Amino acid sequence: MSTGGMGLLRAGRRAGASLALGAAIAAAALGAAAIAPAQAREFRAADIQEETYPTVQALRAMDQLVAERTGGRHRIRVFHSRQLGEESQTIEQTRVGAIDMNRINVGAMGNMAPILNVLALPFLFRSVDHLYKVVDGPIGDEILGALESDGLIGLTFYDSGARSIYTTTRPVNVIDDLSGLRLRVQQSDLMDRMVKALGAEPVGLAYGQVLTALQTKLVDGAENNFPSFISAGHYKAARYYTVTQHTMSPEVLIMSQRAWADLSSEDRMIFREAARKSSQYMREQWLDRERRSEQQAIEAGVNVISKINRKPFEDATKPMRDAMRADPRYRSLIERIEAVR
Ligand code: GTR
Repeated sequence: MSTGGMGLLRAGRRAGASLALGAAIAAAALGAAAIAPAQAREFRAADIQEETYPTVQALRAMDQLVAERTGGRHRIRVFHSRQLGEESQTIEQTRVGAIDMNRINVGAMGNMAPILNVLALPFLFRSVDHLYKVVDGPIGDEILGALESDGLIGLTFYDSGARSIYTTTRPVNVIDDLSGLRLRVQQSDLMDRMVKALGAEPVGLAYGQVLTALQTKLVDGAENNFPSFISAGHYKAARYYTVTQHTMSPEVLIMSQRAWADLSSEDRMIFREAARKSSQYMREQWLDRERRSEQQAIEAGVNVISKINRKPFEDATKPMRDAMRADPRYRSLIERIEAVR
């Protein structure tokens, strides 16, 4: 990110406001025609996570970059904390153009954009580094581009670390401990299949319902990364967190085709570049947030079980990877992902 961009990010909203004002003054000075005010727009972006969450901060960073590059002509207004609804609703609204931009987890989008299921496959990535190399490189661009056939514009990926299983009733030390447990999953056929493959019973619920479901014993557990486990308060009910790291499904930032159509080709470049930079900015915050959230869990007395044998979990989900690899639509993609070193 350019020094200017970072400076602007640090200055936060204040800078954004003065930019907008600056643009208005410039418009008055140059005359309306020169600035083409009809093209100016505020884009509504949804993110179900709460305000301080790194993805929300990344969207704010993107807004600052877009404002900087367009002289305040375009702005992104971020609606966090499910203000625009749960993920399944906002995905649909983005597809029809009622929401302009959306930060979604690929696991939650797989039913609508099946190519994203590839990235959500359990135990596909060997490490975070492997994931970074894939999403930051040509394969990442290819997947973002493929979303167009699902009626969406893919802008960038954001970090989400690894997801692990946590439970209220009893600890999970070995795969057999999952037998008979009801685990909340994102509303996704792939995640349903994954939990079944692990020997538990999947319960698809919206993110906003998970804490209550854990507290009322509607479910015995759920699965997510440490930052979500803490920020959504799940740790208050689930006192055992087993570091299964069964999937590294990243976050994706999408735009509606309707909003995209409102942008000139130059502005599209600006949006793409700002999205990419916001993702780099987010990554620094993410790693810190992940460490702090794990620490918070331990300090809150959660029993973090990190010394487990992941092999049986990996073996149990192998048929899922094999089935997707056998699908001619995804075979080459999966093989190329696996070949990335
Ligand atoms: C989080 C992700 C959210 C949502 C959530 C969930 O890690 O950031 O977008 O998908 O998981 O489990 O519903």
